[in-house]
Amino acid sequence: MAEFEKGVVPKVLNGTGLKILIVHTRWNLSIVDPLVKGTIETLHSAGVPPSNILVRDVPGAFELPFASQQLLKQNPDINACISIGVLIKGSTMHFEYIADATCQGLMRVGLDLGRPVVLGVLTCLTEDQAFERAGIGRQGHAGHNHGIDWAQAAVEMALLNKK
Ligand code: RBF
Repeated sequence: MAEFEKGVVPKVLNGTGLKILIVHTRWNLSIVDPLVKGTIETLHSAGVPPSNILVRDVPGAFELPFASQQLLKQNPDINACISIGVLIKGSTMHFEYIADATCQGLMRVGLDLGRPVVLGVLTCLTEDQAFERAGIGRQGHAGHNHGIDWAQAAVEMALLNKK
């Protein structure tokens, strides 16, 4: 259990029969891709079949709330949405504005629609921080793929919503 001390303590979850939406950005795709892969593999491990996972992409993080909202509305049988993106701080204020709007927007979508939306958005100060959080860190520090936690959160919240 020690390795989970600072992170999510996973539960054994049965996602059989759940339908999950993944919306991911094309910005920072080399980091987003392994995060999506980690998410999908964990959904499979939890029993969610490949045919029940819908994957869609959008340009950047700012588009995630709107796309998540529309896709959830268009697909009423989806039990949870995982919105995935990577924001890396640049030299202007863009990072702060996009990060804030994206996080607030995703929370609003979940509460407005009454369906779980998982915040799969990394907000990193450096590229290296993002690599580590996607499990592809350099120089022997592969890190931890946060997609694993996002998938587990989505299954847990979807099951909670179904009760
Ligand atoms: N989108 C991301 O997903 N990650 C980023 O790190 C990111 N950085 C951006 C930096 C600047 C200066 C701009 C203009 C856009 C950035 N975007 C980023 C794209 C943004 O989320 C959105 O797709 C565009 O602003 C179009 O609405």
